[in-house]
Amino acid sequence: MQARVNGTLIRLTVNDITGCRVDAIVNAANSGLMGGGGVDGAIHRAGGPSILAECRRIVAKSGSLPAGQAVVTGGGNLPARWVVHTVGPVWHGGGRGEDELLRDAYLNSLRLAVDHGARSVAFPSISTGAYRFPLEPASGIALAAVRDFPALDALDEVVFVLFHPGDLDVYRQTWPGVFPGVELVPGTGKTR
Ligand code: AR6
Repeated sequence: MQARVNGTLIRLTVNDITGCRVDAIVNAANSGLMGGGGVDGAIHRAGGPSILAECRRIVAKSGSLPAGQAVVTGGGNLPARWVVHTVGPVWHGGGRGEDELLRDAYLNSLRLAVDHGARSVAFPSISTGAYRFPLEPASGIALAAVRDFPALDALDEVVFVLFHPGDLDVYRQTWPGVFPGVELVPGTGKTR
């Protein structure tokens, strides 16, 4: 499914993000940046050891990455040129600033991608796996962050790469509340 928001194509798709042919894919990492399970593990496996080596250098220099922040490495063997590593919040019930931290993770990732010259960015559903953020509010925060990103016109395409068809259904249900009057239509866009 996809929709055009001003000049930017926003797409919702079910796929493995490691195969995504965009300029930058976003990794739902942890603060240590040493890899892990879920999408993080998949990105390091597919991208090869150069990504971990760069992550190690970043942590050695700047320390661990707080939730809501983002850093960039190269894409190693991935089709994407860059990986933006961000850390979503662990869900503790919603009273520990989780919503704001998740929004920051999306906005800081977009900012960093644009600063590197990316014109297309793909996101997984940050924090909704091991970190247990409920998918329905998380999908609204993800879509609203893209809607509100001040430099959205610098991007040709933003892709939400969901891993399960049911997750795509939740994003589709959330869509009209975030983009009223903007219809999602079937479409494959230019990336897989
Ligand atoms: N492509 C796209 N989405 C994927 C892929 C993939 N290849 N694999 C999993 N997902 P999670 P989190 C989906 O747990 O909740 C890691 O161990 C998955 O189905 O990867 O932010 C890190 O190192 C879910 O919908 O990330 C951290 O320790 C979504 O990606 C911790 O997990 C996010 O699930 C971060 O937890």
